Amino acid sequence: MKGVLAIALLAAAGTIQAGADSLLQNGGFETIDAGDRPQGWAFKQHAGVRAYQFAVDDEAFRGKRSMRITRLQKQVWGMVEQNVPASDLIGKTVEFTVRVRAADVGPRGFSVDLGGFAGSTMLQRVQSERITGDSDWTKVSLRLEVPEGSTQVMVGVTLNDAGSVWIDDARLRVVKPRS
Ligand SMILES: [Ca+2]
Repeated sequence: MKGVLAIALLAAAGTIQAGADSLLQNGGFETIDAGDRPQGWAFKQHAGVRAYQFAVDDEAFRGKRSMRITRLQKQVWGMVEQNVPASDLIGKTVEFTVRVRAADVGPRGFSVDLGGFAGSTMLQRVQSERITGDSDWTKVSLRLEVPEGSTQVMVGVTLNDAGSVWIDDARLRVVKPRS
């Protein structure tokens, strides 16, 4: 009986993880690939010396895992991001919500980003206020009307100073149809 219950609970958790209401892949960072990287997410940093650790962490807001960015040595910025095809989103308003947690983040802080891109050209971007210091899990929401000509919508978190940022429960959904 106990075994049956465990299976039922796992099935329910799987449904939540799949995030039928989200356009993002693996927004909970629960699925990792052979290289211990979270599926669906990419990592970038400013040119020069490799200065960040991008790691799946067991300090989770929901489920068993989150994503952590830690700056290991001085560098301008490092970010985790995911791109979603924009073809069905043009003119619609999308909302990106994510939970973030911070430890020892310096005064330049970190930000949550949502943008419309045509290839590598940024057409429009909204950014949260910079968050600094230490904070427990906090929800951040951003909205963007996806501009004409966008090929992809980018969501991400960018660390601009020393410290660590954890990210979990990332969701992207349409909140307003094309007007
Ligand atoms: Ca998670």
